[in-house]
Amino acid sequence: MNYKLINMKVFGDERGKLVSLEGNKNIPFDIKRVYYIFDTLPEQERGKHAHKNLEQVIVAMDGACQFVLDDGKTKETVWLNRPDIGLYIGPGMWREMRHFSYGCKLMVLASTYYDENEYIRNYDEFLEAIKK
Ligand code: T46
Repeated sequence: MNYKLINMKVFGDERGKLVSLEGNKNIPFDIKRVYYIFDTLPEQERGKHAHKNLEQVIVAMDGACQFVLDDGKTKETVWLNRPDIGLYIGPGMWREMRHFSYGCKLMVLASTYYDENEYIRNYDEFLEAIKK
């Protein structure tokens, strides 16, 4: 399974908390793109694709959602519900996102610019691709 949870160092004092994300330090790649997902609904699912080469770290800045991660052989579920934990997902992993809480906000750090050709959005094609 090409994913892992990253515990971010939290700088906290009586004023609140701060987490710093740095490329090639606590984020294991050069950060080329940041996007965020919000106004999600509990009954809506997202994702349902894999990436050929893209690496990403996903942080639930607020609220919670569940990721289903699938390497073509095994499926595992991960809840993201803390702003100090990042979910790293490497290439060759099918992901689905579901059970979004109201107000869930996901921030995603990505290793490449957006490129739709980099997506595998058909599950049978994903299974073929990971055989190679
Ligand atoms: C992923 C999960 C966690 C862009 O134009 N630029 C971008 O950088 C992105 C990420 C998306 N888009 C467009 C492509 C679609 O027309 O935004 C629309 C929604 O994207 P998508 O349906 O791929 O969104 P999700 O939430 O299913 O998946 C996204 C990322 O695309 C994907 O890489 O791993 O979040």
